[in-house]
Amino acid sequence: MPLPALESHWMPFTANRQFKAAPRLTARAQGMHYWTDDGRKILDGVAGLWCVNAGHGRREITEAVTRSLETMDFAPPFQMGHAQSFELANRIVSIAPAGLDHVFFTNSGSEAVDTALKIALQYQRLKGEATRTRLLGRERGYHGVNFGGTSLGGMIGNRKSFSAVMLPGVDHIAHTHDPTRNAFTRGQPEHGAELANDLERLIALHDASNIAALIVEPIAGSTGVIVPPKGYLQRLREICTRHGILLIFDEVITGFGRTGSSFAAVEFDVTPDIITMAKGLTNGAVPMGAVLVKKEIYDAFMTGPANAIEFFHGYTYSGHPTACAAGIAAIDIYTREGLFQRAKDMAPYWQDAVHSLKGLPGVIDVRNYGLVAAIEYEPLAGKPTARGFDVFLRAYEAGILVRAAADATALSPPLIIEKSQIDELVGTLAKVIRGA
Ligand code: PXG
Repeated sequence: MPLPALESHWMPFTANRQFKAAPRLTARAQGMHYWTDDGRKILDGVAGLWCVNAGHGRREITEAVTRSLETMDFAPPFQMGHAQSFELANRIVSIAPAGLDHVFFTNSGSEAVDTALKIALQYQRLKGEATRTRLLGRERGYHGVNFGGTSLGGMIGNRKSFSAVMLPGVDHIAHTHDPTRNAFTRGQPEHGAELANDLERLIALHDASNIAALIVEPIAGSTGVIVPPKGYLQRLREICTRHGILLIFDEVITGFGRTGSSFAAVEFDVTPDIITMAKGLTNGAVPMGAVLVKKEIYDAFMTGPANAIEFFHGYTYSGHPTACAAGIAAIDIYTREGLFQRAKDMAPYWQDAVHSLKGLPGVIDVRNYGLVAAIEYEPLAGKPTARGFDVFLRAYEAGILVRAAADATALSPPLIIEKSQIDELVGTLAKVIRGA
């Protein structure tokens, strides 16, 4: 297709003028690769955008989606149902941590987060704890871009223009990124479990009777892969339980195998009350998100007259048949091919590969877990984020797709990556870093 005019599309999270002056267009994808509009082959080091966990162009997903579209293009989701959404909910529960067994469908991670926050607030009310209206997040968190998620997130760029309308009653615990003690840690850092005690500080400030929920990413993704210190998530769980605060894990990035288990909750053996997910749920093929809750939460809603709507919330496209078909097919692939275990088996090789970048010019930290990693650079004087973006641009020219997270490069390849492709990805990145 000839290149269309680029002006009309206002692109998301993009430097529009820079992009339109020098566009980067993908045209095709298969397996571990993209092809650009001018025919260059690019090794995908970020699973599209943390979502194509089973690799690109999976025929089973294409066929399931096609079949679904041909059979029933749309189904009304309110006061009506279709078999595929129930089937997908069952599949999600089958790979979920024990005790989390009811699924509410959304169309994105952002919607999953805002849905989860609403569930938490109404749950506390239903339990007779209506004063629990405060919501807690964590600095450097990312929970999507809707008003709830923006408020609970802790990234300055996403918040500063909207400061006046951030949700009231929100507070943030400290982040766990501590390069002075943990730089170049392989896997979970040794230091920082005590940072979970910052939750106690906010409880002492606001009183637990006013706090509904805490939302955190088990591994923070967008802010450059912040792996939880050993014991940290366990301590958050323990404090939340002791104070009646719901713990929400935002697993939009960590779900579906990224850590080497189905969910980070399983991997770290810490069970939250609610999990949000999206991305890998459909292998990125069709937009979809979901909120997974424990039985006690669902049961708390299932009171009152049986003919009354229990939760005044939902989207026209909640449980859209096309998305459900993609989700079922994706989970089938993950389980049939053992891709979560594959990620775990490949993780030591991945870890050695990314840590080989230690010592290259400007590299001040390498972090990893499962099949995710970040390489952080000393920022250029007076130009924060410029170096990370420059690496991204030159990496793309050199044939690999990576993701810039401020002055870090984030890597999260499809879980089907081969050792030779890890070598290619990391080897090319090393050349790019050396040439900086
Ligand atoms: N929560 C988390 C933890 C995410 O990573 C969302 C919620 C929102 O999902 P949607 O589907 O509404 O985008 C995300 C999304 C990056 C990057 O650069 C990551 C995301 C989005 C955009 C950029 O790492 N993750």
